[in-house]
Amino acid sequence: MGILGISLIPNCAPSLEKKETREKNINPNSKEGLPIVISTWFHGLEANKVAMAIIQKDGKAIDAVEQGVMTAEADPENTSVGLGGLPDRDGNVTLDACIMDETGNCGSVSFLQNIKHPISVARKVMEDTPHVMLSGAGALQFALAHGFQEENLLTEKSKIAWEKWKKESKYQPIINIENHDTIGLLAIDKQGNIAGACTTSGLAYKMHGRVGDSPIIGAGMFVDNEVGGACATGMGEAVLKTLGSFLVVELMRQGASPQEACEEAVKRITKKQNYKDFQIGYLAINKKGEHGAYCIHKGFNYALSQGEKNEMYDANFYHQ
Ligand code: SD4
Repeated sequence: MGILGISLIPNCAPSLEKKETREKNINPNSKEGLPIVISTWFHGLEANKVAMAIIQKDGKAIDAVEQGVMTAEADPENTSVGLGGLPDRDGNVTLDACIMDETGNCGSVSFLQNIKHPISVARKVMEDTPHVMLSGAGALQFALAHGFQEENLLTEKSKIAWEKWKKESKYQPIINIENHDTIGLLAIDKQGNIAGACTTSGLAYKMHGRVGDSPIIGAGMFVDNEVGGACATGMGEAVLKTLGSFLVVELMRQGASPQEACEEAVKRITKKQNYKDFQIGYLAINKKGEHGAYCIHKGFNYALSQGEKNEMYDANFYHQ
């Protein structure tokens, strides 16, 4: 079996042949180095900057990931996250987010409305409740009880876009390959601890009540302090069907590099689903500070911060 069809035998030592395959496939940008912060899409640059500044001051990865993605949630120009997110088909901005720390604790909110920073509500769920997920009206009730303020997240720009869409009301939940930008962010701090966060307003013009992959631990994001972490962006249904981020981390646990693991997770999707009309992108890091990135179609990019650098890179892609 080739390396990308990794067998599920724990601790199996990689053969020489496998090693050569790995070196060929390795992401040319991949290098080791801690601390590390990586995140999806162009808005990742700003998020990484905030996250890395916290880490450089000896802050914890969990604080870095939360505050990093909050920059995208607060940005009204970003039409896929928080304030300014494109609404569902009925005009409601509904939000999904999750967060996970180095101990395996995690929290999540889904189908949450009118709260600018769902990632912070998810963290509160993690820290102040015996649960992992709160959804809809219950998540809002919990947020308000914890001091979050309700506000309208539908900006004029998003409202105009929705009204234009409504004229045809073509309900085809197909992501425009170049136009989606959920933020998933992974970080390892100076103590070597990992954390991850993912936050989105999900697919534009989705059905009311639709929940994507982003708030599902193991789908939109997963970290394990023994191994590394992964996050996803793109058509959430495809990621949900394969529990992609968990898959990436488990492949790394068995010896795959972050790049190989991302490639295999994309191939699990392309093997079974008609991937022509949707995009999926994965990011992964391991505990050495190596990273991987892979997507179905050209166009997925990510921000990587290691040492002094914080730069954008294009991910390798499956569909040539
Ligand atoms: C979702 N995965 O709700 C999200 C959308 C996304 O960039 O990633 N957009 O399906």
